[in-house]
Amino acid sequence: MINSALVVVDMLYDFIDGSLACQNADNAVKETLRFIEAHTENNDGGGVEILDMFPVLFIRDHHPADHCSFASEGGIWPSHCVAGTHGGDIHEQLQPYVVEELTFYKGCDKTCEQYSGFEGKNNAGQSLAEVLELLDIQDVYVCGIATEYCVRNTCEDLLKAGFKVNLLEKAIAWVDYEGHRKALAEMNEEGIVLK
Ligand code: VGL
Ligand code: ZN
Repeated sequence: MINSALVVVDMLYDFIDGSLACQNADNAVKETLRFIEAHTENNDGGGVEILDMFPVLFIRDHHPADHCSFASEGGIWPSHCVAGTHGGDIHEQLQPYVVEELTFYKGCDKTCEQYSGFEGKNNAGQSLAEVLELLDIQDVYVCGIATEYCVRNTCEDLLKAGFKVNLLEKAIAWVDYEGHRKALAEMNEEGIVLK
């Protein structure tokens, strides 16, 4: 698959089995691995350049301990994905595919909520959109957690930026089932392709 990439949103322990554990998270991790393994067979070939590979980009919710979205600070969420804690780590089965330059951190500033992966930056200060453009990506596959929040916001920003967006329906997890169904139907209406 040339010119396509996968964006994995917030597959972090607090959203899988931690303080904000989401429904279908274990399945979503399994399905994500299946998809990655089917598309990255060439990634470890000797001398293969990054542009010949199927890039896998990771988004990480990455909060300070006093983030404004936390209930202790008047927000709506339990404390989660605090920088430097296990809850903020990417699931270990996905670790072999993590490339630091393709990892984007969001929610790092305690004063703002950032649901979209578009608001994140890698450790070189680049945004997801910038890196996708540098890699000449047109088609983006998206999976992750949670459907109604970070997955949806990331998909919608990708669509607005002109990418073709394919959402891997089996590889997502949700806070609330009805909210998940409604978000999927609305995203589909907007032009996000459910795969
Ligand atoms: C998310 C709630 C709070 C998400 C992040 O990744 O969907 N949800 N922070
Ligand atoms: Zn968060």
